[in-house]
Amino acid sequence: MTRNDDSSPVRYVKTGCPLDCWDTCGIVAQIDGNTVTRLQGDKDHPITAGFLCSRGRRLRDRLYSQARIQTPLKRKGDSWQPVSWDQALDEIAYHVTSVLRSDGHHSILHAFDYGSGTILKNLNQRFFYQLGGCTETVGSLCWDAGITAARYDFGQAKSHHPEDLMNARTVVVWGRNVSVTNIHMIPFLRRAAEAGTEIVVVNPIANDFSDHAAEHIAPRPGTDGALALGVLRICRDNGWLNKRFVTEQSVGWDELSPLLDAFSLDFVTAETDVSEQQILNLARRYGTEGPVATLLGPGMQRYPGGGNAIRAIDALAAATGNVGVRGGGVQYAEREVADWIDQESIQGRKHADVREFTRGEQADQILAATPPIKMLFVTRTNPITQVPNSSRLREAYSRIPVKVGVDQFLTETAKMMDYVLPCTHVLEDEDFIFSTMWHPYITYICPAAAIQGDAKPEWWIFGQLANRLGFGDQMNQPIHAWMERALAPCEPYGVTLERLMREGTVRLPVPRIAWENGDFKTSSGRFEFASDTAEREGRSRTAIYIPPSNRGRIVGKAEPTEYPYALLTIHPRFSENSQHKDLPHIPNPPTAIVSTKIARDTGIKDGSYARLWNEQGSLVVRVQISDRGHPDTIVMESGWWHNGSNVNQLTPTRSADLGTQTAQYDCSCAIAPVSRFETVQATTANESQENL
Ligand SMILES: Nc1nc2c(c(=O)[nH]1)N[C@H]1C(S)=C(S)[C@@H](COP(=O)(O)OP(=O)(O)OC[C@H]3O[C@@H](n4cnc5c(=O)[nH]c(N)nc54)[C@H](O)[C@@H]3O)O[C@H]1N2
Ligand SMILES: Nc1nc2c(c(=O)[nH]1)N[C@H]1C(S)=C(S)[C@@H](COP(=O)(O)OP(=O)(O)OC[C@H]3O[C@@H](n4cnc5c(=O)[nH]c(N)nc54)[C@H](O)[C@@H]3O)O[C@H]1N2
Ligand code: SF4
Ligand SMILES: [Mo]
Repeated sequence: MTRNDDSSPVRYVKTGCPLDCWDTCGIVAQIDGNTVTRLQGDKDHPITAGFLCSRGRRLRDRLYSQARIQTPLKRKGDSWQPVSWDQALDEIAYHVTSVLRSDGHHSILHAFDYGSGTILKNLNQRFFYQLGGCTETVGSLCWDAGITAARYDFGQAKSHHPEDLMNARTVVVWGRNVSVTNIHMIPFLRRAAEAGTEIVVVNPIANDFSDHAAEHIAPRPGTDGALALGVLRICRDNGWLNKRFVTEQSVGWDELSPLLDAFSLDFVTAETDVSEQQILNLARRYGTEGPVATLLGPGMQRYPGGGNAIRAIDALAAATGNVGVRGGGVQYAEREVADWIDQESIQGRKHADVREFTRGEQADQILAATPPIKMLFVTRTNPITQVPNSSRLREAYSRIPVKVGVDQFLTETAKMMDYVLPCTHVLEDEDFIFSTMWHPYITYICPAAAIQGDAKPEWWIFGQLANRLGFGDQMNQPIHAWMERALAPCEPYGVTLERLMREGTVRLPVPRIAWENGDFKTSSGRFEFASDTAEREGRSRTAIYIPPSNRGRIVGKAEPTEYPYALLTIHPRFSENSQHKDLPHIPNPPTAIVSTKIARDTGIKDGSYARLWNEQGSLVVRVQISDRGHPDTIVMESGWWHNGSNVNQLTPTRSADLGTQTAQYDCSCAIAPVSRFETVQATTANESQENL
């Protein structure tokens, strides 16, 4: 715990940002008297080095927000009645017991996600496992196709230490929106660029970062797999493969190689809309101008062929000798961090009987369930806003007789509940954060603020419920004991709770260069261009190309469709998914960025209103014309528009090809001008939502 002199009126507490983000920043909270007056970046954090993004700084606004739930709430008709914790917990325990008796534990659904990435939150799951099991949400709205791709190819998704970018000759930022979603990568990229590294961006949408890159390649959304396989074919045909890697450190090249023949330059240019010159340039960079570091983002895997696109890029980097070397690597995520933390000891799932519903398809699964879902618990997620085909989920949740939400705010999901239990905010909690998607550091969460209202830590809430249900002994331990259990695997390497509390941020024993010793975690122990594991799991042995469903305008491939445009609903710059809808200037109606070509085709004008629709739903939007994207693509931010204007009313629940991943970026739509009357209606509906 790093505090300065407690007797001075101003003191500083080091803590961390728990938002589901690549960066997991170190925070220094300034406290005047009893009030947190300011949040700043922790200069001592080796990666995030003293800078917080606006989402992190706004954690303070959320802490003291008027809209925070202060006491447990119970639904009474259309309104809420504040109730005591005893009443809320007694009644909820009563409902749990009744459902267990009448329908069994599978009739209780626990829907959770990673809205806060600290270790003690795993005690939520423990509660349901100790109950004997439940139905729980699994799979991912986020990154699982790519994680699975990396597992097939390397055995695990691993990244290099960020400082290793200095050793790259080229960095390809492939589908990661670094200047918006992974802001602390920018200083590393800038330093590398100043030292002569070339930065290439592969992204259908131009952004402030791609403006400064040496080259921006803008494929049609969902076609990266064809691009990577085409580039790999050129490398092969020009003799630019790394023979030593292919023969000594990999298996399966002979299976993949013949498949590349289908990816001629003509085919790839037509399929991806990338020029021949750019395709050849990319091949030259991977094949002859290494080391190339490839930074992948999960955006490109939210497609029907998304996992295979990642496999194709893995294969390209590996075959050209850009894996296991300084300045190289295909860096999708850092999963080794999770290996060093014993989450199982906290969750204790082992003997529980769990029925699994996927996060993306839970609506249909709830509606068809036998035994039926009779009770719902929602923790750390706002699925009514974030899950594809959100209207369907609203319908499914509305059929569940008893619903309990744990949150700090009355989100769209919380508003559907029968009981809402207010949990503490990270600045009030003690915990540690290990959810980095990228770098190998964990950070101690030190309480900085007095708890607002009658909010309680989630471990307390579920511990109290367990007491009422007769297994309190399984849930109630001192929190340091839980934290020590979780850190046990890295204790022999000097990473102890005592050290974490003293230093604030500690590095886990993760190597700087992934796979430098060639010790791949696959079943063959080598990089796998063809994977037995993939075959066993019913997937293609090698990377293949699966096109996106939006093919309307590829001449000669399909008739023009009713929904000719691709709708990309990417992560918002100023909000963490749906969490920062307290921002003062959220455009209403929502903004859709549309190309000149689409505007010309449809007759819509810059600044005017338009209707955006597909077979699933419809939104009124304000049009912003910009040619920074692929010409047949409409871009909107996801997350912060609700009620009638939530983008996920339009996104499909279809799955990506690998793992359990939603393909919500594979969304087709049409757009047309609308009357002023329709616009006023939509805007009013939007304004009537409660402002958080
Ligand atoms: N500001 C902010 N930062 C965040 C979040 C947030 O909500 N707001 N959320 C956090 C979370 S949960 C996550 S998972 C990460 C996500 O981090 P990112 O992956 O960086 O962001 P996304 O918005 O998911 O991905 C969209 C990026 O992929 C590009 N893209 C879309 N389709 C394709 C394609 O077919 N090919 C290629 N090459 N690129 C494509 C988009 O143009 C966009 O730049 O960000 C984290 N950081
Ligand atoms: N169209 C579209 N949809 C998307 C995406 C996209 O790019 N486009 N991205 C997807 C991705 S990558 C992700 S990760 C998901 C994110 O989906 P969610 O995780 O559901 O999104 P958040 O908006 O971050 O919601 C987190 C909720 O947890 C609450 N919360 C915060 N801290 C705590 C806590 O300590 N305890 C509890 N109980 N609650 C807490 C917050 O108030 C908030 O309501 O969305 C997915 N949905
Ligand atoms: S949201 Fe991400 S970048 Fe922003 S403060 Fe939190 S961890 Fe840092
Ligand atoms: Mo995510």
